[in-house]
Amino acid sequence: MFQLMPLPFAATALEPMMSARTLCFHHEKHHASYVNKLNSLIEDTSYDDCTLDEVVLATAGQDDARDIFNNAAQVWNHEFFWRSLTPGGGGAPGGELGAALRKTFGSEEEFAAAFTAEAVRHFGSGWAWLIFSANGSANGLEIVSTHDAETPLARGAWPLFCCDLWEHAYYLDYQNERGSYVTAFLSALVNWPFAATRFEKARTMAGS
Ligand code: MN3
Repeated sequence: MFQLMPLPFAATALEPMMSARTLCFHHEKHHASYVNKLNSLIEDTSYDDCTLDEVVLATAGQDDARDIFNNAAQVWNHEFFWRSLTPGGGGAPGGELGAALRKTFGSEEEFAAAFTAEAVRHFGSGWAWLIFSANGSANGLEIVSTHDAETPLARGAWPLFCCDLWEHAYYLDYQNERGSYVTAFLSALVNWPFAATRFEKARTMAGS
């Protein structure tokens, strides 16, 4: 049985960029319903004893396990999204990740413009990601978006942070203005220290 991961901050901690109302609906209704559906789908199956990562990887691309994948991946993506947010976040990363970001995208501003464009251009529900991929650019950094529950994890990439592009993530605060939401995410919410720790681990694993 999987549990609903508690938010790593108070529901009011991201105001006014993300309201407590949005966070409570998102966490206690949307995220929780994926956890509950996943638990009911895997009860008495071979996935019962697996970790969440194992369920996502085992069911990715399997037509006969699509419902399990969708719910497991949405649980994974939401847990990762909460960790990708922090009160007083945003701005630009320092250290090795900051250097790699400037080398790949030119500047922090050009990175933000490219990430926002990818998120706004993405059609329908899904996720925008900054990932590390050993097969990617020279520094391994890439901006990608995925549809519905799809996750770069299932493609062998290593996510550094994600931004939820489903309307439930921003509609109460920004209505249809996805660009305004993504701008607020990048300027005040994104958890760069978390991304930097992920980046360090990815580079160690890739041996670069
Ligand atoms: Mn969501």
